[in-house]
Amino acid sequence: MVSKAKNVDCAETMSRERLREMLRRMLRIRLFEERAYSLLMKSQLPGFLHNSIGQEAEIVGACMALRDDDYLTGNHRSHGHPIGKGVSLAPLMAELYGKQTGVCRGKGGSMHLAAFAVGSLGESGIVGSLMPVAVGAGLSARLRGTDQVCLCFFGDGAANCGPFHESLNLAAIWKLPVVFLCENNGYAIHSAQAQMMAVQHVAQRAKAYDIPGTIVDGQDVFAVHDSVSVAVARARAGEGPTLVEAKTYRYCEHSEFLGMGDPPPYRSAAEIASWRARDPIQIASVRLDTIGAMSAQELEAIRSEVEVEVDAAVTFAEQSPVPEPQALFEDVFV
Ligand SMILES: Cc1ncc(C[n+]2csc(CCOP(=O)(O)OP(=O)(O)O)c2C)c(N)n1
Ligand SMILES: [Mg+2]
Repeated sequence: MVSKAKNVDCAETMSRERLREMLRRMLRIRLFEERAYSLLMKSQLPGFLHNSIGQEAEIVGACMALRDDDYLTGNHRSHGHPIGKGVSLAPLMAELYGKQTGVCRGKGGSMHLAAFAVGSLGESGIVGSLMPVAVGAGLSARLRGTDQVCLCFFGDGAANCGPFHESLNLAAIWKLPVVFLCENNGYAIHSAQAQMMAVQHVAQRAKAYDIPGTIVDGQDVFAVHDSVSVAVARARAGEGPTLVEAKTYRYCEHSEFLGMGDPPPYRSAAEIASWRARDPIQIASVRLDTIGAMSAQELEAIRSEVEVEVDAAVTFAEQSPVPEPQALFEDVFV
């Protein structure tokens, strides 16, 4: 059944320390990606980037519903996912630079990075391709007799690919501990979701697999946390997967080299402005200020600390060595 997430409210029940950690991780994603973008534009970073600025709440709210030993899988827009799970910025930035000290020793880069230290099993440029990996992680937990859960991030575009259906089907019939989190940012490159699907909501597709489908405001970190927590508890208890759809928005273009004018032809300035008016960091900080959990000054202090972290990450990455040629032959299957 498709249902709106219940209005249980972790903002009222969570420790102040944890609530501030949510803000900190959202700011880490934003400032990390803003810096990466600026470095790319100055040709100091190789390759290109798919940034998730605007989507920080659904990422952090979902990741922080996990235990440290749980897993996640990403897609092509996945710097934020390991940050949401708690990875340090320095090895992540070094990975974007292709340096030996990166989370994949410089061989993954922006679009193929994994961060095993925090249970991030990987990302890929092939849309939908990590969804079966998430199912495999769930099966592995089952076979090893652990109660670990795998959180599977994917986009609205991926929900139209074969692996989506195969993954939900297998996870459902085997009741595997997987939470499928659709980051519905409304577009697959320039194609609007409404033009690409007969259903209005991705979560409606849960019905086909007889699993719960939930829709949540992806700009509200607390709502996402609450919704995903219910799904994680269900998965951990052996009751099987859930499809959670977070309605969100990317401020940036699909990838940072796909600038198409301002506004681009496929979305209006009014639409972009309406989503920017519901900025996830702003929504969370106003809420915490209102309930007395964090003042505007405390938020600014956290922002300054994160800026220092990002500076240090860039220095670390720039000063790190590139991989030795021999490393090409390591960590590969032949
Ligand atoms: C199998 C496959 N088909 C098409 C593409 C081209 N492609 C790259 S990203 C993308 C859109 C993905 O949209 P979505 O899943 O909504 O994720 P978002 O970029 O919005 O985060 C497409 C079609 C690809 N990389 N792989
Ligand atoms: Mg999308």
